[in-house]
Amino acid sequence: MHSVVISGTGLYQPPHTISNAELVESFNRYVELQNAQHAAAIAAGEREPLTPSSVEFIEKASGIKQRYVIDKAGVLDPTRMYPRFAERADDQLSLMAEIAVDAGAKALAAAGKKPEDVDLLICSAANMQRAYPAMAVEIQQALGCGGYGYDMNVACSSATFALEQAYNAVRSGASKCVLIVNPEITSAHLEWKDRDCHFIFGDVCTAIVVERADLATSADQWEILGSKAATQFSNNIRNNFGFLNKAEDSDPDARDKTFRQEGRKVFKEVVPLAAAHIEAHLASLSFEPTAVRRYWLHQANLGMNQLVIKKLVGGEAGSDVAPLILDEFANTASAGSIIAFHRHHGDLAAGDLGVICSFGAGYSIGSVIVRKRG
Ligand code: CO8
Repeated sequence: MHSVVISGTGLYQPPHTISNAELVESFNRYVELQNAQHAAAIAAGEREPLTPSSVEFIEKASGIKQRYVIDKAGVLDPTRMYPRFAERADDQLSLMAEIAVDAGAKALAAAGKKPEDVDLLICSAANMQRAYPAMAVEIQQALGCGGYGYDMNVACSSATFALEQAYNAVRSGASKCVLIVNPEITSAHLEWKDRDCHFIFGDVCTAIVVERADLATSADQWEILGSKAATQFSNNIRNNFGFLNKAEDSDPDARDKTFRQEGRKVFKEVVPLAAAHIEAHLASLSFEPTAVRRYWLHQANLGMNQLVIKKLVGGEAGSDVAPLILDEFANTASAGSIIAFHRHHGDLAAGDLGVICSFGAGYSIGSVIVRKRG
C-alpha cells in the first residue's frame, strides 16, 4: 500500500454575487406580481397568496449573507427566477467542463503537476449537465490529462466520496495521480421561486489533486490517514428531475423537478449522524475529537455546524477549529467542505490533524482524516 497525499486544491469563483438584500427584493417583487396576477382566485379563496421573504430570516436561520452565481440577471428577473445560459454547440466546451477546467488547472498548478501526470480524473458533483458522454472525459481532454475519467454523484457528499475513491485508487497502486473536480452549478436546480429554500445555494467549482506521497513535490502536502463513507436512505432532500420524466409525461416545471427539502427534519436527523460518524472514524484511528486541530465541515447551515462542533469538541463553528465559508458562498453542495479546506489550511503546522466532512442528501456522510506533512 502506498502513502497518499492531497497536494493541491483549486477554486473557481463565479463572477457575480447576489446579496440577501438583492435576492429578497427580487423575490418579493415576484410575490407581488404573482399575487396581483391571481388576485381574483386569492379573493375567492381558491388560491393562497404567496408570502414575502426576509433578509433577517435568512441570516438567522442559515448564516448565509450572499452567494456567487454564474448568471445574475436571470435569477433576479422576477418574471424568470432562474439563470439564463446560452445553449452551446456540441463542438464547444460545455459550461460544467469550463468551470472544472479553471479549478482543475489551479489545483494542478498548486500541486506542481502537469496535466499529463494525471492518470484518473473524477468529476463528482450533485448534478451533471447531460446524460453522456461523461463530463470527466470532456474535462480530461480539455486539460490534456492522461488515463481515464468518470462521473459520480452523491449530492453534497460527492467531493468526499470522490476523495475516498481517489485515496483507494492511489494507495492500491492502480493510479498515481488523481484529479477530482466538483463543478456545482446549483443555481440551475435550485427553486428560486420557493421562499423556504431560495436563499440556500450558490455556484462554484473546487478541485483536488490526490497523489502518491513519494511522487509529490508540492510544499503543501496533507497525508490522508483514512476515509469513511456512509449512506442512509431519506426522501427529505429530493429532486425528481431525470431522464424518465419525458416517458412519464410529467410536467417539466412541476415543483418536484427542482430541489426541495424538509429542512427541519434534515437538520435534526443529520446533526447526530454526522457527529457520531466523525467520532467513530477518529476512534478507528485511535484519535480523540479534541486531537483534531481543524474541522472543515460541510457548509449548509451555521446552526448545524455549531451543533456538530459542540458535540465533538465543545467549540464554536466559525472559529479557528471549524471555519465557515457559507456566509460568503452559501451552500455549494459538495464543494463546501473543500472550499473551507482550500481557504483555511495555510496556517497549520506539520503534524496538525484535520477532518474534511460532508453531510447531505442521501443521506450521505463522508469524512477524510488528514495530517499536515513536514
Ligand atoms: N423568509 C421569511 N420567513 C420564512 C422564509 C423566508 N425566506 N422561509 C421560511 N420562512 C418561515 C416558515 O414559513 C416558517 O414559518 P411558520 O413558523 O409560520 O411555519 C418559519 O419561517 C420557520 O421555517 P423553517 O422551520 O423552515 O426554518 P428553519 O429554522 O428550519 O430554517 C433552513 C430553514 C435554513 C432550511 C434549515 O432548516 C436548514 O438549513 N436545514 C438544513 C438543511 C440542509 O442542510 N440541507 C442540506 C441540503 S444540501 C444537500 O445535501 C445537497 C443537495 C443536492 C444539491 C442541490 C443543489 C440545488
